[in-house]
Amino acid sequence: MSHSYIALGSNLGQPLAQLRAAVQAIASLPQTTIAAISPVYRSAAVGPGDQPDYLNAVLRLETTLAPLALLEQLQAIETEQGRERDIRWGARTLDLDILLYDTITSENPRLTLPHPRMAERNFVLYPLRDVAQVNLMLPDGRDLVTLLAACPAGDLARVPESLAPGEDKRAQ
Ligand code: ROI
Repeated sequence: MSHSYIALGSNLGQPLAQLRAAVQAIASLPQTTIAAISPVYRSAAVGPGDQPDYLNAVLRLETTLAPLALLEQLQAIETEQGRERDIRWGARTLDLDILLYDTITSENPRLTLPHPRMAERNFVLYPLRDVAQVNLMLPDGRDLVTLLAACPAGDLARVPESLAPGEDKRAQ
């Protein structure tokens, strides 16, 4: 059984509904269990151009899918939920990124592990801390507490709604 952390993001359509649908789809993946779901955070879009605010969250998974098999499953969910892959840094209905998979380092052109930009992104690090059981250590030796200390929360704001199925009656 391997442990993996997945970042979820959305800023088009109905972001909260899309993140919830993604959680349901991930919960239904073969050989995979969701072990923890972070709160949802709202933040202004990082990157070029003018785009709507994002909602972001992180999941902790237990899986026996290999990293590339997990990636394929996540990309299929993105596609099913209407993601168009062509615009780099563009607004998106659903973005699912593998942040970490055990302590694996990968330079595969399809999958870089750890996720190459996770260490600078507050919208990744803060929800990651919410679901990490320990002070996570990246394969390069940097740990989550140190990365967080160097990454201000900025405009990141926790929203009251939950992604956990059945936990938030207002959204049903
Ligand atoms: N900005 C925020 N706040 N959240 C994201 O998930 C996100 N994803 C992206 C870019 C465009 C880099 N900016 C983002 O891909």
